[in-house]
Amino acid sequence: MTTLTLPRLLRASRLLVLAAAIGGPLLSVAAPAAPADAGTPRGKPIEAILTSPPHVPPPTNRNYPAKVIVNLEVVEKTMQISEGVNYTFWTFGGTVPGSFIRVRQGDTVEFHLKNHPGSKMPHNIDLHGVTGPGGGAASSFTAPGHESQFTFKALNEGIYVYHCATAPVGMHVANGMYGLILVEPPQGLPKVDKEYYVMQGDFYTTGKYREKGHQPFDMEKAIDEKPTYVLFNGAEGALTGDKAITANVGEKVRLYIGNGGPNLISSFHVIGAIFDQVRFEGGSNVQKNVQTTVIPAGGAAIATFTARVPGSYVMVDHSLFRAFNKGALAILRIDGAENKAIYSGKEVDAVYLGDRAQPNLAAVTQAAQGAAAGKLTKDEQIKAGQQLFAGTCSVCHQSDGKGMAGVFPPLAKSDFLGAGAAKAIDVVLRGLSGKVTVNGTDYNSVMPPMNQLNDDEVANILTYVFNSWGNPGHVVSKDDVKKARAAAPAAQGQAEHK
Ligand code: HEC
Ligand SMILES: [Cu+2]
Repeated sequence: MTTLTLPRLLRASRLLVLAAAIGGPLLSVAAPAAPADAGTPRGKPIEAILTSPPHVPPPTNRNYPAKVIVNLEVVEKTMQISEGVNYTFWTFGGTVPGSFIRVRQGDTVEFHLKNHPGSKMPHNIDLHGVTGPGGGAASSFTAPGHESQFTFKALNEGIYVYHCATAPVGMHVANGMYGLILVEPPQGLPKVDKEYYVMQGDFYTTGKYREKGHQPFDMEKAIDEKPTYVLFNGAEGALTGDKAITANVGEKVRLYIGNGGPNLISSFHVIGAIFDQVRFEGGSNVQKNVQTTVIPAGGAAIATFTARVPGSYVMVDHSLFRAFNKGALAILRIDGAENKAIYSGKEVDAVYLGDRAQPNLAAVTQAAQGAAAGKLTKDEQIKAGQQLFAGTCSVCHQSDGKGMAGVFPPLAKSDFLGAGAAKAIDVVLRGLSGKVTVNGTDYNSVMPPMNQLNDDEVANILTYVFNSWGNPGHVVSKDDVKKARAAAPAAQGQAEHK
């Protein structure tokens, strides 16, 4: 919990305002049943096992309160936020979200916060599971190369967010400074087969979504609450492909789901699964049979469900543009025998996921690097284009380019494409509507503009299209696309399409 009474907090007025916003209202809520002060710690001090996401430390398996020592190091480091896109994250423990901490109600926690000597900024920590001013923030302000120590008693059980609260707080959080601490009830949590740690966050880069290279933090977008990325576990693809989380048919799965924010509320949903139970808001009440659970910024939930039918289950923020256009998508893969009585089968992955179903977009990065170095081969363009086509265009034009009779015109051997690259670029950037005749067949439908793609991506997709399925074989360059994008739409032959 956060409060305002601390002199050190008072000194930083910006921090004060944010602290009020985060913690203020909580203070006026009537206290639930008195929390357990389980008395003095017993036994030898225990060093807490910390884990990186999506892993969760094992249960404490203790029936007495102990002194638990937590050593957490802040590390500022550059990591991939999306394929070919780097971002300088500020982390608790080297990962986003930060290390998972697990203690037992009644434990006395001796917290050591270290700030790596390579850091540029001071940091601190506010744990929502702490009862005391600033949730530890005021006692843990730590300059680079220093260490702070404070001790708290874990009075209330539950799943709690922790985060950095150094001004500007929003920026520290936006850079990835948050994680979860689980305070187990004295009797422990019911046994399950798998436990995972998933945490959402919104990110703000100066470049557009998937714009390659190193992307700095964009304060203005953050203030406007217009994220470039909304992500699970700090990177697009952190939990997809071979990094998907897994379970077997018949297993009970428990998810600890946090939301670091700093701005957005998550509508957390697993496509094709129903949560048997959710401890919503991380509190002690249990809601049953939940489809989508709201996770506030700075909040968390514990959700359990049973894996019943094998396949890929897509975890999303059901504010769907975040899922499909900002990265808020993860996969839970369930292995095991089919259960036709519950579900007939047939995977719908590709349709739902597009290029996000791919294990990775490495060819896209390679092409971007080649382009940056000025030595991009046609082959690299085609490879990158093929991967991007799989998510962007194949939904309608199909992966074999043959389209769908009466609805989506073919790209394979399309005489429209025979008219040259300029028209094709225009269609991708500005869309197409009204009557169009392809290979003697009329289509009168709408293709939305694909202008979320950057110049590089359009060039690679079209190079792939032109060099596949018997098409004429042009190479489309990034510059061609750039020029077309800059040109006035009317000059691009709109009239012809109408
Ligand atoms: C949401 C469905 C949809 C998506 C996604 C889509 N298209 Fe289209 N596309 C259409 C439709 C519909 C038309 C025909 C529009 C009309 O009738 O005026 C079309 C027409 C075209 C044409 C001109 C006609 C032809 O067949 O040669 C080209 C070229 C084209 N699309 C390329 C692409 C490329 C490249 C992508 C991916 C970047 C893409 N489209 C993504 C629906 C889509
Ligand atoms: Cu910080």
